[in-house]
Amino acid sequence: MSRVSPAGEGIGARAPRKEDARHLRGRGRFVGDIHMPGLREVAFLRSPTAHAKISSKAKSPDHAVDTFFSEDLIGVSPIVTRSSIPGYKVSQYPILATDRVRFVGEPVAMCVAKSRAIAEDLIEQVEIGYDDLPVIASCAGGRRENAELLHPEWGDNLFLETFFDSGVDEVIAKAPISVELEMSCARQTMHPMEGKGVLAWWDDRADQLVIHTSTQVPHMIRAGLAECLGIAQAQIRVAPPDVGGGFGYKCLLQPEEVAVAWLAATFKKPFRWTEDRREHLVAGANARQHEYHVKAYADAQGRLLALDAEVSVDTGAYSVWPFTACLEAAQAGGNLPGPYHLPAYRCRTYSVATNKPPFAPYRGVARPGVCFAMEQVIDAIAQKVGREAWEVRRDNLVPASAMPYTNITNKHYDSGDYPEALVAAKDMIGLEAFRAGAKRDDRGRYLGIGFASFTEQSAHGTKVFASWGLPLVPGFDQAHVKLTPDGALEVAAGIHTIGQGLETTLAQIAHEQTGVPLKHIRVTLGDTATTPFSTGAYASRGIVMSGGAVSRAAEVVAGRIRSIAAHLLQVEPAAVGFAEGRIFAANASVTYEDVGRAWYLRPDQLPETVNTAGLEATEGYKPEVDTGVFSYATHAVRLAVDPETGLVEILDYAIVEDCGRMVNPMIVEGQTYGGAAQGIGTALFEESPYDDNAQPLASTLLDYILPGPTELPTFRIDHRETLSPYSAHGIKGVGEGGAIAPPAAIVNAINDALSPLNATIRQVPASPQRIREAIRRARPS
Ligand code: MCN
Ligand code: SMO
Repeated sequence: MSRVSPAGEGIGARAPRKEDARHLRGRGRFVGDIHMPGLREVAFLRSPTAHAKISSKAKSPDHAVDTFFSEDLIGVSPIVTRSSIPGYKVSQYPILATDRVRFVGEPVAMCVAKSRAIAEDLIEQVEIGYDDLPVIASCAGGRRENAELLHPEWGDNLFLETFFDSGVDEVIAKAPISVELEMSCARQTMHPMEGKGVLAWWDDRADQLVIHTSTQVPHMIRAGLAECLGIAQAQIRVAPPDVGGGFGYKCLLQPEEVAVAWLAATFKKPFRWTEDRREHLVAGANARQHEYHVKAYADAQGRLLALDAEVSVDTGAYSVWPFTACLEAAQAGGNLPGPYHLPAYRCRTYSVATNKPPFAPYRGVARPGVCFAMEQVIDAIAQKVGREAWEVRRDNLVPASAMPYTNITNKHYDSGDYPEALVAAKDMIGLEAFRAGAKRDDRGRYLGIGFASFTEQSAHGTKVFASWGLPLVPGFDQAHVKLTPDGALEVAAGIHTIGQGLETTLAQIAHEQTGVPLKHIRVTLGDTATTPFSTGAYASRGIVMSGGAVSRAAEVVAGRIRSIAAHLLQVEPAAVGFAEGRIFAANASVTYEDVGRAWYLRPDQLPETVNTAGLEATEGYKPEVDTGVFSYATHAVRLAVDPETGLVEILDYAIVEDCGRMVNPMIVEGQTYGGAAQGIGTALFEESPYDDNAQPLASTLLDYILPGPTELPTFRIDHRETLSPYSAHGIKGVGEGGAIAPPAAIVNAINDALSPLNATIRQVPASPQRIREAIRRARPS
């Protein structure tokens, strides 16, 4: 495929983001911005206890008609997420609790009123009686013999247990060295700037339920709502407005979403619920809480021979729709070997049901956890064999000469030079000079450098999702492209824009194919009534999948533009080219408007050879392989640890990343910085602790610390551009990568810094308390 605009506005250009024009002027339109006559606001009464039988429910007699219990939601089914993985146990996630509650924050009743404040006052008047049950507050508690059962019909508290063994016993018996590590990551909440929100109304004219919901997956939400409400999909229109971040949280069908949709479908009036920050902190879906027990075996140089691992994930009370409660643990098992050549592998995973909010994918999905675990293993091996950690890492990384490379868990790495990125990151962070310098700074702080390398699978195919037991989540996309009669281009795709820049980058791809100037390209996303089907924006799939579909549809339209322009210019179509916003053949040119006018207004004057399908096309796309395309990166961090206070200061942060062909390098950088900022939150600050009764202890942003500008370093980034052999234009995804490495790189750097004290930390967040505790533990008493 020839490139029509190497610099300009096409693929590879640092084009300013189209969406910023409205966002920077405060003209975005989010769920909370929508005004509608007669709009009623919804508040939820949430369970104050983690596990109980409901003994009584009573409405205030004055407000009975504005108060709803599960018994009132006639015709509504609970959220049931199926999976074809053998042994997976299904949960019934009620829209409003029926006879039991299973986590603090679970919706029990809802009230409607003309304002949220009044609806919250009505909630105060509802009386619910609870008979408390024993509480499962941890993986260990859930797996204990004779533990209380969350879902009594299951017989245990495991959504799923998986086991993989390539045959490790023989290798283990002969391995010269071994290390054994226990590691864990805290439970987290996700904090998109805009919380979840949903507004539903009944369109009498269209005889249709219309939902404006803050979601990453509008077409899937339609399918989920249809199932829960018993309404045909064609009678539901999901039209998401602007979405102020999603990060995985907004991939889920939430009970509140179903409840509000039911209100609108039942009363034929508009209703809205907007999640407040406290609801997000204590009742929204959670992420990240993994526990690892890993034994690793290597030769005397530190080359990996085998891994023997156990992973437990505290997945909360119910399976989320559509990804189930098991995505994290199953993915962790599959991804733990990371970017390395690993000859033998055994792994057991447990997805444990506990009395906490359900578990959702969050930027990186399992990989921040596995990278955190695997990269500590590499450092521990390096320490054992007495070599620099980066050298041991380099010797274990899959080399460029082995690409494409299929690893032990059947991940097919398509292209790239992993060791080169590592060495470049090592040079950027200045390891040699650092090793030659002082181990402490003039304030007595210990200094260290840490590395983390990873791969980021993106654009997973249908077979990958099917292998995770998720038949509802196919891996392909469609897009529609149309030249208007006055020569502009309209692009429509079912994926949604959640902040990641797709309105700009899809336009850049359309420009690349058609030459239509970026300012004349309009991109419409997400509305199920006006866009072709897409499963949505998650798993770093947007730019590969929707981008591929836009590329194809635009290529078809470009061909038709060429043939009409060729007729107008009296040349062969092959002689026609696009440049500077016009269509050229030798020295003559026509405009896109000339072409539009010729087709729409005077088709009778066009020759038979012009394709009668018109100046528009819908095309579908999936990459050539179903196994996804793999981006990769190495993060390197230099930091200081104060042994008195336990405070960490990041002094330098270097990233070498490769996401194939970059559509917009500026956006790739923004994606990487944003992800890395969240990764630093995971590494140093963010934690949703629960007490033994599974009561949440962080219910405000004073208890739950999000990093702000003062906590974040200036990231330095260097790009590589190894094309994928399997995707259109060689593009790979990048949306999650930034968040994957920081916990690993930072903990490795802290442990490097604290090595003179013999102290190690194996938990994130590496809070001041935990660091001081690690130092105390290491000190001989
Ligand atoms: N891009 C590019 N060239 C590439 C790869 C990506 O220019 N080779 C740009 C594109 O503009 C693309 C963006 O980077 O839109 C991210 O690309 P991609 O990896 O395809 O991710 P998706 O479009 O599928 O978006 C979802 C992804 C995920 S899974 C999470 S989680 C996440 C993320 O994007 N959530 C985000 N980035 C986010 N960014 C913002 N601002 N808000 C979120 O909620
Ligand atoms: S967690 Mo991203 O929405 O896959």
